[in-house]
Amino acid sequence: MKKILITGAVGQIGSELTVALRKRYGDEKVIATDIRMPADKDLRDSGPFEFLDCLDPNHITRVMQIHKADTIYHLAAVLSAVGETKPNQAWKINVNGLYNILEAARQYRCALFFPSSIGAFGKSTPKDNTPQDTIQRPDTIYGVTKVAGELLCDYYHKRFNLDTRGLRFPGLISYETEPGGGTTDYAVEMFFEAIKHKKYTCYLKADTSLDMMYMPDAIRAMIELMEADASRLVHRNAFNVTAMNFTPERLADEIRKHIPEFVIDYKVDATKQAIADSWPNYMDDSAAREEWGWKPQYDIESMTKVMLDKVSDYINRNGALKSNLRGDR
Ligand code: AKB
Repeated sequence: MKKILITGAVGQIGSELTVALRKRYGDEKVIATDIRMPADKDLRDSGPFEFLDCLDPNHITRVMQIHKADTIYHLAAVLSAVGETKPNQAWKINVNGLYNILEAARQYRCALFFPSSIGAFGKSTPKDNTPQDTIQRPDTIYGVTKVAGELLCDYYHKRFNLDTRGLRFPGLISYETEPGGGTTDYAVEMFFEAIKHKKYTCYLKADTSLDMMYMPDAIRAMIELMEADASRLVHRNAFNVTAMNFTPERLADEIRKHIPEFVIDYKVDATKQAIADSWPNYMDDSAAREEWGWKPQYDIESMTKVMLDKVSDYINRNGALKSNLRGDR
């Protein structure tokens, strides 16, 4: 019977993944862990929660001994923009943290999910229709840690026959938990500011094209990959997955269909712009489609409609999005 442990469960992906996995496998079967207590009552009270610092191998062993998980979703990580301000922390958490979790997975024979990113590509990678297997020479610390993570997961599969699987996520769009410290976070901010102030100042240039995905598609992608028939997986770790690609200008146009008075202006953040410029315009995700049946459900039109409704509800309940640089995925 499945028993799942999630690291970084309080972050942007983890908070929604925990709820989805509890619905699918049962509340008691999913152990949420983080270095912070969940603020959200549903997340905190719906099943087991443990404090877990991925930098402490003894701590990981103790939690594994208690809960005897057979699957780990390792989401604790530092994102791209905050990584550039704290490279040392990005390396420690993204690489040493993953290494500790891989070692625990090896010892306890767990399957492991690892989230890579479009950040694993760099300036010399083909920008359009970026292939699954291609040049990866990122020049951000985030990208360096993601390439190292992809390779480590491949190594543990080949060397120890560990069931490691992973996705290269694009920017993820959600409203329940704030993103923290990413370059693609502008898309989430734009929805909140459009509803609150009908105005948004974007830190990326108007024509910066990036891949994006609405969170329910991302959650489904993770679960479907982990449940996929292993014999069909050629790539295993680091599948390109995308659902849509757009520029800030295109997203603003889409929002304007619903809020005609919405205006956007631009004050470019040089660090974030340089990161975005080194990432693909759009990826080829045909390997994911062929090997385990990946198919997104939301495009920019349907995602925008749902986001505007959900963000309005969220603001009525909780107030505006407070920008932070928390940094957990
Ligand atoms: C970031 O912007 O750092 C992340 C990512 C694309 O990995 N959202």
